Amino acid sequence: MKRILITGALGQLGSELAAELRSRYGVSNVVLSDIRDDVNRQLVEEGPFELLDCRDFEAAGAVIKRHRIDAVYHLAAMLSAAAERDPLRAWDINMNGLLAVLEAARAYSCALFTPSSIGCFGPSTPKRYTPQDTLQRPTSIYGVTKTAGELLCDYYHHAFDVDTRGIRFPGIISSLTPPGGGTTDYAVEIYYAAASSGHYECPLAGDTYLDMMYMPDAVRAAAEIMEADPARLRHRNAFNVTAMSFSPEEQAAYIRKYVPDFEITYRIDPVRQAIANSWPDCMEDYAARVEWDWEPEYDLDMMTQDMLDAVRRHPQGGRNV
Ligand code: AKB
Repeated sequence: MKRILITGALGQLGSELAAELRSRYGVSNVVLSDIRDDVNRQLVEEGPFELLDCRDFEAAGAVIKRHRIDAVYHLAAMLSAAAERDPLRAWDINMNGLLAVLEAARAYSCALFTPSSIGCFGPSTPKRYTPQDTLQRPTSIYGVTKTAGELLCDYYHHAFDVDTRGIRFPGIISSLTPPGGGTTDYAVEIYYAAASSGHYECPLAGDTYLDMMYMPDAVRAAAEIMEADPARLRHRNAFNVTAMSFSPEEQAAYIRKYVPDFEITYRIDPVRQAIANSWPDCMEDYAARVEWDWEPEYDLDMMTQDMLDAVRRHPQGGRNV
C-alpha cells in the first residue's frame, strides 16, 4: 500500500489518521479529501487535498485515477445522534457514499478500509463481553447503516475480490478535532469542561457503560489492519476492537484525581440515552488480537492525564476547530 486516499479527512478521526498515515507513507502519498475545505486549513494546505462528495462515483473514481491511489480509507459518514435527527440523509451519506466508494475501489483495484462501530449492535446483542460474531439487530438508523455496510463490504470482497477491511470502533476520544453528532461525544466534552469551568452537565446517565478508545490507539488500529497479512484474516470488515469501558461516573472519578473539585451533573438527552442503552457495555476483541495482533496501549487513567494536558494547552475546544 503506497498511495492512499482518505475521505472525510477533516473530521475527528480523519484529521489524526492523516498525520499517522503521512508519517508512515510520506505526505505526498496520502491524499486527503472532504466535502468542505473551510476547516482544518493547516491540514488542507499541508499536502494533496481534493474537494470530494464521496456519493459521486465518477468524482471518486477520477480522484483515485488522478492520484494513482491503491488504498482508500473511507471515513465520510454521519454519526449516531445526528443520524437520528435526519435518518434519510444518514442513509444517503452512509450507504450511497459507501457504495460509490466500493464501486470506485472495484473499478480501480484499490483496497478499502471502512470503519464500523459499536452502533452495529442492538438491544438483543449480549451486553457484556459482546462476542465478535453475534446477534446484530441495531435500532438506530446509524446502526442499520453500519451493519448493512459491514455486509456490503464482505459482499464486495467475496463477489468481486476487493480487499475490504474494517473495524468496529468504540467511542473515540481525542483533542485535535472535535467529534460531531455522536452519542459518545460527551466523553470528549467532559475534559474541556473539567479544564475550563470544573463542571460538566452530562447527556447520559452516570451508570451508562460504553466501550471507548483514545485516538492514538484508534489510528494505529486503522493502519495496522490494513497492513495485516491477508492470509491470517478470518474476519474482514467487522473486527471488534476496544481499549476500555467506563461510565460517566467513573470517568468523572478519574478526572477528580487531577481536578479535585470537578463536578458532574446530569441532564439526560433521551435520544442519545436510548442509543447508548441499545449498545454493548463492553465488547471482547479476541479475533482482532489473534488475527492481526491488536493490542491497545491507553487505559482510562493514561488517557485522562494526556487529555487534560492537551486541553489545558488548547482550551479553545480543539487545535483544528
Ligand atoms: C457515535 O457515538 O456515533 C460514534 C460511534 C461510537 O460510532 N462515536
